[in-house]
Amino acid sequence: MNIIRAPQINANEEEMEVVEVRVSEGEHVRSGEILCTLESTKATVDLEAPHTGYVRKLRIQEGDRICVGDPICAVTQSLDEEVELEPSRSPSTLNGGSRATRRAAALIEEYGVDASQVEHEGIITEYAVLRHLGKAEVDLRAPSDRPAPSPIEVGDDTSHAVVIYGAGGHARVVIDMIREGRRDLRIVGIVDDADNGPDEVMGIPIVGDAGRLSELRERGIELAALGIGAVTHNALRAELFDRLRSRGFRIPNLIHPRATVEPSVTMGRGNQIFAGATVSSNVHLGDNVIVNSNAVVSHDCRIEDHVHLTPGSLLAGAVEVGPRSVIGMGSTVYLGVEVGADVVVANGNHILSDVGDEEVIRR
Ligand code: JB3
Repeated sequence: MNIIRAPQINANEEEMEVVEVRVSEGEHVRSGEILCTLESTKATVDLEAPHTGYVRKLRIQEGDRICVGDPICAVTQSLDEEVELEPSRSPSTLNGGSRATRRAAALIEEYGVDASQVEHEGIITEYAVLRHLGKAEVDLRAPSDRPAPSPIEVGDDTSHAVVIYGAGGHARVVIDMIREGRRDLRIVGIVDDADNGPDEVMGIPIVGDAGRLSELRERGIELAALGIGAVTHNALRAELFDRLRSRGFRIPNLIHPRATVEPSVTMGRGNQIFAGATVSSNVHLGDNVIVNSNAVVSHDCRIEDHVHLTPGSLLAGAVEVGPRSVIGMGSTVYLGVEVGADVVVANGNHILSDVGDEEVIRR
């Protein structure tokens, strides 16, 4: 079974409109056949079937507004194959035509709020409803039984204040890297979307979920660091990076003082280069690349956006790695090899020839 999801059409938009649906439930489609046409404010995309099979659990109709990552349908090899799709993140359409996130719609119903009175831009968010109710300081992550979060001590000078998005293992590594190598930065708090997560990480308070990012921007916080490694779901890192950017955050490059980065290296934004890593001469890194501990990127490599070179991975000279690909721990990539987009190379592999998009290389 393959689940077909709404793609990221352009970087700063989570939402898109279904302008045409070309298939119907149970229809047999061939690989490359157009399933539907999706439109953001800047582009229109024909979404093709990646595989031949039967359209199942078709969830969209013309005029729908859907979000990046929402399931559109499944494509199965037979009509009787079981299919389960998780709920969409698409906004709910309220009476009167306003659109709200699911959590905002639930609050509107719970408190009997008149949605037309809620101050908002675009979709009505949970934070907008809580602000309307005078509860915006309440932790947005969970029901009110969660202890009130630490207030966000922003301080007067926010020029070097940074918020970390994520509260797991990768966040801990990022915190140490900032403390060790960017003493000019002051970590003001962590936002994390997990329910029932901890209240702090390494002494830094968790101040809420992504719903508080806008509040943080409004209070002058400009810098953010992505503390989510999501090594088994690297495309998520791309989505969350774009979410931070779309809220106006600048995402600085973080380079551990015990990493080696040659002066001729060029890079975009939000790259993280950890202790023991080596990025050699004339390498180019895109945005949001992780060069994890003791990874080696040899001369003239070109590493595209959102790639994760995990600990101890070794790239020979002039290797190219496409966006969102992951090179597993201890894996090596031979001189001049081209690795496509959305590739996963599992730990301990030796790549001697080019790898196509979306390939998964297991041992
Ligand atoms: O391999 C190494 C050296 N590090 C791994 C890193 C690259 O990736 C590490 O061992 C973990 O495998 C992973 O670190 P990460 O992403 O911090 O995973 P974990 O420790 O499980 O913490 C998950 C964090 O990601 C928590 O803060 C979750 O709330 C958040 N998270 C997980 N899924 C998510 C989602 N946050 C959002 N917004 N959306 C999600 O779907």
